[in-house]
Amino acid sequence: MFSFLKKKFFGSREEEPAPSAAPEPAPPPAAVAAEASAEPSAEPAGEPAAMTPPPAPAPAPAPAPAAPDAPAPSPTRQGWLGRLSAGLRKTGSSLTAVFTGTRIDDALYEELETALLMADTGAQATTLLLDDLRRRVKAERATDPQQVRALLADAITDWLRPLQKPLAVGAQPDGPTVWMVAGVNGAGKTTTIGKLTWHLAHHGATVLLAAADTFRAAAREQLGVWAQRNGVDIVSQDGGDPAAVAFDAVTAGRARGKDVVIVDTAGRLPTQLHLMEELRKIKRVVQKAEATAPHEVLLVIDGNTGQNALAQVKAFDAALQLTGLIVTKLDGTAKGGVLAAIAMWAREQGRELPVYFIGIGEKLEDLQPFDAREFATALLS
Ligand SMILES: Nc1nc2c(ncn2[C@@H]2O[C@H](COP(=O)(O)OP(=O)(O)OP(=O)(O)O)[C@@H](O)[C@H]2O)c(=O)[nH]1
Ligand SMILES: [Mg+2]
Repeated sequence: MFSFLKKKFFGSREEEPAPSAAPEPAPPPAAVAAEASAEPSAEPAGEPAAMTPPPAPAPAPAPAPAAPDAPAPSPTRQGWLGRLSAGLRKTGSSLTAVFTGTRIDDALYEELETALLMADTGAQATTLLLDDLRRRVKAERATDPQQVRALLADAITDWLRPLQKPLAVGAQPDGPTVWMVAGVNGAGKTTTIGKLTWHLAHHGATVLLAAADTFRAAAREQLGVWAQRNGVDIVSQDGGDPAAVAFDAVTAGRARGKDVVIVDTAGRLPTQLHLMEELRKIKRVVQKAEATAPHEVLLVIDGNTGQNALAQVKAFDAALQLTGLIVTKLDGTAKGGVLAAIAMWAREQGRELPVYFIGIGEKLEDLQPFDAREFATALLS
C-alpha cells in the first residue's frame, strides 16, 4: 500500500487483519498504536493490498500481448475489485457491448469511440487510444471482437501504467514525511486522510494530523474523530490561519519524531482565487517549517466529476504543483475513463502524476492502491 523507505518499516506486514467491529477506546494521542484497531463505527476496516512496483516511464503505447502482469490479488483485494467493477459497470457495460458482434469493422471502432467518449476519456485520449488499439489488432492479426477487447485492456493498461506508483514514507532522514491534501468541496479529502492514517498506523508509522481546514468547526471535529479512532496526534485551532496550523503541525511533527504529517485543507473551487492563494500560502509556510516539505501535494478528486476532474487537476496543479492524485467515489456514477485523460495530460506535460489510491466507498478497505491492469480489467468487465 505504501513504500516504506525507512528501515524500521521493512518488517511491516502487507496483510493485516480487519479491526474488530466494536470501537475501542483510543490510546493517548502521543502513543501511536502500530496495531491500532479502533474502528470507525460506520466504517469497518479491511486489509491493504501489497505494494505495487514503481511504473515504467510512459513510452508511446506499443502493441503488447495480453498477459496478466501482477500476482493474483488477495481475497480482500478480489472483493474490492469486484466492487470496483460494479462501480464502473455503467462504463463497462457500454464498452463491453461493443464487442458482442462477430466482426471487427469500422462500425466496431465507431461504437468504441462513442463508448470511450461517454466514459469521460476525452476526445484526444480516445483518438490516441483507438490508434493504439488498431495497431495492436493489426500486429496480433486479431479476428474476433473478444480479442479486440483483450487488446483494448492491454492498451488501457499501458496508458494508465505511468499513474501507478506507491506512496513513499520515510525518505527524509531527519524529519517527518509531509503530505498536503487539497481538493474541491466534498471530494473526500478528510475521509481519505482518515483511511490513510489508519493504514499507516497499522504499518507502525506514527502520524500527526493538521486540521488546516479552519473554516468550519465541523471540519476540525471530523478530522479529530479520525485522529482519535487511530490514536494519533492532531494539531488544530479554532478559526485562525490555516497556514499557521500547518506550520505548527510540521514543527510539532518534527519535534515529536513523527513519521508522517498529513495536512487537511478546506475544500475550494479553483475559481475562488483568494482561496487558491491561501493554499499556496499553506504550502509556502510548510516549506518554511521544513525546507524539503511538503513531500507530496495530493489532489483528491471525486471520480463522479467526469471531464471536470481534468480541469481540477490543471487548476490545482497550476497553483500547487501537484505530486499525486487520489480518486474517490468510483463506486458512484463514475465512469473511469477520465483516468486515461489525466494520464495523457501528464504525459503531454512530460511529467509524472501518479494516482496513488482510488476509493470505492466510505469504509477503510474501500481505499486501495491504484493498479493499471486491475483498473483496465474492471473497466472492461
Ligand atoms: N461513496 C463514496 N463516498 C465517499 C468516498 N470517499 C469519501 N466519501 C464520502 O464523501 C463525503 C465527503 O467526504 P469528506 O471526506 O468530508 O470530503 P472533504 O473533501 O473533506 O470535504 P470538505 O472538507 O467539505 O471539502 C463523506 O460523506 C464521505 O464519507 C468514496 O470513495 N465513495
Ligand atoms: Mg474535509
